[in-house]
Amino acid sequence: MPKPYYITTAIHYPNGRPHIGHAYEMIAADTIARFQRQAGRDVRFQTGTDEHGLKMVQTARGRDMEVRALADEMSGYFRDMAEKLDISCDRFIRTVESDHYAASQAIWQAMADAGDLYLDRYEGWYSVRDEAFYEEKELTEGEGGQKLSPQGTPVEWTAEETWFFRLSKYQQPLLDFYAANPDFIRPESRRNEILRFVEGGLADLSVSRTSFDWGVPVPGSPGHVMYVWVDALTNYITGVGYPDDKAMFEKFWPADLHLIGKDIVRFHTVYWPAFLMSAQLPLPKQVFGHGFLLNRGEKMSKSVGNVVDPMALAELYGVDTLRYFLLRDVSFGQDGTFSDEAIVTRANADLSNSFGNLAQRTLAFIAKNLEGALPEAGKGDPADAELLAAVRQGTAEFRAQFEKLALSQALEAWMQAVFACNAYIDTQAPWALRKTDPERMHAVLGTLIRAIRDLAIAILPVVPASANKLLDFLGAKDRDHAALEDSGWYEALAAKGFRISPPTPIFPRLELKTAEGET
Ligand code: ME8
Repeated sequence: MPKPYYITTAIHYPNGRPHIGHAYEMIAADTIARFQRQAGRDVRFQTGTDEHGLKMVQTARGRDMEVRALADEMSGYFRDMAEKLDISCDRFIRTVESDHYAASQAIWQAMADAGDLYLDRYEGWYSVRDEAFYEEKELTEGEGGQKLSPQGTPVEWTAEETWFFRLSKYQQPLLDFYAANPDFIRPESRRNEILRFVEGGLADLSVSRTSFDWGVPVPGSPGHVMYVWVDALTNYITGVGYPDDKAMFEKFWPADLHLIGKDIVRFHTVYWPAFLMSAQLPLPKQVFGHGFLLNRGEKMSKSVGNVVDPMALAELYGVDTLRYFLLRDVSFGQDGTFSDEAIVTRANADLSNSFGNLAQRTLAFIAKNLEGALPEAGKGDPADAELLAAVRQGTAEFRAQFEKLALSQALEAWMQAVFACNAYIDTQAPWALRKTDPERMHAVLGTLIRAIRDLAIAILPVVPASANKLLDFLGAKDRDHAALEDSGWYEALAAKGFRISPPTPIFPRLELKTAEGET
């Protein structure tokens, strides 16, 4: 039985259209999901939209629409984006769905049964943009004396009767859990931030609101809806059958990885595990806080007018190019910057000029000169085995780095193997051998086909459409990691009389265009 693997992204606020930060997170998670599927795991991958809370209420009011209508419209854009970007999610969850209400009320009840909820009056600071409560000591002052959250968003004073969760009770259990599970919070810098925060003491958390009604109703407490983060975090267990589908829940929970951005690590590594401890449910295995994407080094914001529409970028440069660029150019876990020039330069250097050109030249040459027949064993040379060893080493290193979520380093290792192939072509010069030594030419081209197939299998999670297309040209059916161990595929395919058709370019060269300023 393959080992299950459950991965989630954050669920995104549909108070506006998706931006490239949302696309980045979905792409990174999708790549990891595809990688784990290739490794033979039984993967479940969930993404979706987080539709409750005051931010949604205020946005809808500003646009003079019903909140539900806003949620329906905007959530649709997120779903469209997931489809366009080849996001292979098993469920796109919306927090307005009925099974999600049931799951949220069930975990609430479990926390109440544990004695962890009590009614009191909340007075304090709230940031609508972050949907977060802050303590006075965390705030700074902005222009005109406006108090700001640590994220730089405005906070407002709120006072209402709410339910409280006894977060303070979980300070020591959380610290013990972090100590026993050093990989729970990644990368290391985020772990240190959280340790410092929890060591500083935890105040009980206000977990219901009475000043608006757009949320999951608190069971048995008319007038109260759950604080949006309580229901939002619960989406992760709704999606695996909590509370009724016990078989599914046992199979996929706890999650292997919650992939989220660095601004919401506290919710996922303090509040969420405390809720789960209270409800006596197992805790997720890992939370990874990725960095933020910056537009030419600048934070994106509507007021600056530098928010980039990921769909426009995908349209201009291609989905796979965008996927590759984001994972290759941004060191995973750190902030990264993008620009049209950077995308075009990277795509042309790595995909078009190096890997694409390697594949294109080799396949087109075989299609033309050997009528597409797979090259014969020919006259071997130690250089052939050396190249295949370099490719094997590159794809193994790719997988090892990927397992550690060092995605950019993984791609760098893959590129080293591509470079080795290009160096091999230059020294072996198969095109010249056609006249001087056809037997040697066969051996060289056969070696290249094997190398290209392995490189395409390795890179498949990152550029799925392109790699699949290339593997189709090669007639390579098995595309999981086990296929990398099978060197007999080539002879088997040749024995069947497979012929390579003239290929169309996999990664055409890109021209610089611009998607700047579009929203
Ligand atoms: O926080 N670069 O939703 P959200 C990279 N609904 N990632 C970015 C980014 C950027 N510029 N801007 C945002 C929420 N993100 C909650 C989550 S989960 C139970 C509830 C990331 O739409 C951000 O860090 O504001 C988060 O992981 C995700 O996009 C959704 O952000």
